[in-house]
Amino acid sequence: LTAGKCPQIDAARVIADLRELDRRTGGPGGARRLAWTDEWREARALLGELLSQIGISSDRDEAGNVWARLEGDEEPAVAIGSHLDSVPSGGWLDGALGVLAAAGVMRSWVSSGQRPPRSLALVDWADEEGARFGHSLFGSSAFSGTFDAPHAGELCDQTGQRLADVVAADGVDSRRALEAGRRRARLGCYLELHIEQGPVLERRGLRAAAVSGCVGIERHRCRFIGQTGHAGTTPMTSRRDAGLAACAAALELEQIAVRCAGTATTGSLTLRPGIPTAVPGEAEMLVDVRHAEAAQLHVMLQAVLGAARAAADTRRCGLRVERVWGIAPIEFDETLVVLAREACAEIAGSDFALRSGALHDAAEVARVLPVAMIFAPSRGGISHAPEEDTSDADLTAAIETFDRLCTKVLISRGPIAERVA
Ligand code: HGY
Ligand code: MN
Ligand code: MN
Repeated sequence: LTAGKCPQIDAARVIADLRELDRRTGGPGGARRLAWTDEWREARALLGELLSQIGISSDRDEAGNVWARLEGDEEPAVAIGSHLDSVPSGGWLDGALGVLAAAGVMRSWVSSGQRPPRSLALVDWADEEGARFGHSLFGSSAFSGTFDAPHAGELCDQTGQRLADVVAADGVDSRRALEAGRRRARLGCYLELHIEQGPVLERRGLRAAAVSGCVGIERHRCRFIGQTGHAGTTPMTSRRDAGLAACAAALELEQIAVRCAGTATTGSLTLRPGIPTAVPGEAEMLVDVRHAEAAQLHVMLQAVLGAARAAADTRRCGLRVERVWGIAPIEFDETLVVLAREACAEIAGSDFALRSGALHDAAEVARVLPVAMIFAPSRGGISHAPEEDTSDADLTAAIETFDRLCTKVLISRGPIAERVA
């Protein structure tokens, strides 16, 4: 079988499905598909509708990941997908593109009446974003076996609700989430389409690119403890202002990231009591540190923790640090990345691979299966914001490139890739 004889994806249909998803779960304020909420369930209901139109049923594993299979001539299956959940006020494409493109790949095979040379498995990973509990890649880490249930279950959101309790309302027992790993046995590799969420492709004028791997991340909660006092009577020279300690630390993190050629983000800063008439006696900051190299990530983290300690000491505050979550950097499968680059060259007219600074389920899956990804450009490099967008022409090119990658893997002979889990 050659690629030319295989069915081709209807990219316009995939874009129409994305718009329908946006109509149901997005709007001017951005995507509202925060994991474990009604809007997320509604997004998943739409996926269920699309799959049943194709004539494919779906089920959920112990971590709440949704799976759908299309039987082919050979096993193991080629897994394709991404995540339907979004950050609050997120973009319409982050994650959704990969899931609905995966449905498009399945639709093309079913409507052609041809049986795929290998089985296909669609997956919609649960809670990729980790926006609420700070734990990214919930479902894919359970699948890959790195999920730490006792630690993760106790993570709390801003309102003090425990992760274990929240996921239980969706029928997920976090203590049993690792059982999702049983699905690995029938899978040979994993392919994911995603928007870049950064400026590289647009600056280079590329409509699609291959992804060579993902950065590593350390995510920590730093609590500065000072003394709450009256804003009008506590002398400036005798304050123990936890808020200013946190702010000083945040500014220092920026310098560390620049020095180390990584990224450091203070994405959340909460002052308590949080009123204009009191010196903050407590400040909580959530820090996300990223680097492509494990050794450098470690160096950065030590510098960040040192800066937090110094800022606390300067303002006579206490400091408590808690590691929320982390992931080591990872390279994707060489053989599959070559196929991804070929697909880019054939469909999008360019051959380029880049390392992702954004995190993806693929980064977890790559620990147990050969993985490759395709990126579509992001307008202005903006993502995790309602302004996130990609032109229809670029979406079409990237969707067709992903489809070509899937075809290449489906028609490849022998083991799917060099590295076998
Ligand atoms: O955090 C991330 O990089 C991602 O978009 N989930
Ligand atoms: Mn994403
Ligand atoms: Mn995201």
